[in-house]
Amino acid sequence: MAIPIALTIAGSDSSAGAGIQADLKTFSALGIYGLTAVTCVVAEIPGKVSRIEPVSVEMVRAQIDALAKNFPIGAIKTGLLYSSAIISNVARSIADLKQQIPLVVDPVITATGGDPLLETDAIEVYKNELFPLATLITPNLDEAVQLGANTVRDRESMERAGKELERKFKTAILLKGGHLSGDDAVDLLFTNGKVIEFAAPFVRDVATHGTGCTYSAAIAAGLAAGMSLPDAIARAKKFVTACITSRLRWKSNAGKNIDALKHSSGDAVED
Ligand code: PXL
Repeated sequence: MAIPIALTIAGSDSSAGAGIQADLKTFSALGIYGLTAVTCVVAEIPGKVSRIEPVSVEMVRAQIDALAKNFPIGAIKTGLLYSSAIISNVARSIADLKQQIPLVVDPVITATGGDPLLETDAIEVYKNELFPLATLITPNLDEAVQLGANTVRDRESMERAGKELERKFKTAILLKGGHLSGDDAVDLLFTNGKVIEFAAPFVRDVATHGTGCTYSAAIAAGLAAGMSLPDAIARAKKFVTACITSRLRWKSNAGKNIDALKHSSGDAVED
C-alpha cells in the first residue's frame, strides 16, 4: 500500500522541538509522509522566543493549494497560525478542498515558556472560521480558558469545561490536563456527548517544549492511516509520553539545561 500522507500547516521553530519540525519528525516516526505549509518563522530556543515573522498570506495559500491539488492527503493538522489574516486564508483553502479531509486544530496561542505566539484578535477568527471545519480541537487548560471555558481546577471542572467547548464549537474536543491531577497526565476527549479518558504517568522535571505540536501531529498521523479518532489519540498519547521519557538534554554555553523531545521510532508505541 502507498504510504499515507499528512499535511501540517504551522510555524517553523528554529530549535526544532516544536512547530513544523516536530510535526515532520512525528509523521516520519509513525510511518507517514509529511507535507508542510509554513505560516511563520520563529527564532527561538526552548523557553525563549526572540523573533517571529509571518509568511505572506498569498505564500501560505500557494503552499496549501499546490499540495492539495497534487497529493492524496489523508489528514491535516494546523499549529501556529500567527494572525487573523493567516487563519482566515488557511480556513478558506481548507474549505475549498474538493473532498473533506480530517482536520486537527491545535489552537496554539502561547509558547510553553509563556511567550505570546498569536495576535490577540486572532482568537475570534479561529472560532468563526477554522473551528467549524475541524474534526478535533486540542486545547490545553490555558487555551481552553482563552477559548471561553471556565477555569479548570479539578476533574469535575475539566469535564464541565470540555463539554462547554464541545457544545460551543460543535466538534470533538481533546482537553489536555497536563499535571492537573496527581501522578498522571490525564486528557479527556469530548465527542458526540461522550467523554473518553486518556492517561499516562506524568513525567517530572522535563521541559515540555513541543509536546502539544507532537501530540496533535501524532493524532493527524493516525487519522491519515485510517484509525478512528479514539484509537489515533490513544496511540498519540503513548507516542508523546515515549518522546518525553526518552528526551534529549544538552548544556547551553551559559550552563543551563536545554531539553528536547526525542521523536523516537515507532517501536516506542507498540504494545
Ligand atoms: O509549542 C508551541 C509552538 C508551536 N509552533 C511553533 C513554536 C511553538 C513554541 O515555541 O515555535 C512554531
